[in-house]
Amino acid sequence: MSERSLVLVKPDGVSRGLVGEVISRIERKGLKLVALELRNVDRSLAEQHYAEHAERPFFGDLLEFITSGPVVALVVEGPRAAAAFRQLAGGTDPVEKAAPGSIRADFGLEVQFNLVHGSDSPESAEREVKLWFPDL
Ligand code: 3AN
Repeated sequence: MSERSLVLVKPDGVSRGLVGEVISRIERKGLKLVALELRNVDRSLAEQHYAEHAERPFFGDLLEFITSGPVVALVVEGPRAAAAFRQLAGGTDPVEKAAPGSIRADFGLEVQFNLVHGSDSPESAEREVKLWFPDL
């Protein structure tokens, strides 16, 4: 059964020139690209995207960061797409949690600047794909 998931290359990943690297890993894994867009994120989209973190102490920093420069938003498709991309991304903390060889472990140092976002479940993916690509 095929599934869709939202992936973001966050402003740090775009400004560091890692878009091609991330897309290459997605393609090599066997996930299919079904949407791809470079875009600036306004505050409203950022707030909706990160709504579940509204009460967290780092929420303000998170909004500031995700709106600080262009992101690349992608929809990927394949069996267990959300879990498959999260395996490629690695755990939230690039040093303490991300497995060696993952995107965050290979390129990241700080939890706040961890390069990519991937939907954390098929249910989140459905919500996030609708939010970012309403016409898909
Ligand atoms: P993930 O992106 O691995 O699903 P979440 O959903 O727990 O991680 O957190 C969402 C985002 O919030 C992370 N990608 C990271 O950029 C940021 N974040 C998480 N924990 C912290 C923290 N302790 N301090 C600053 N930013 C954080």
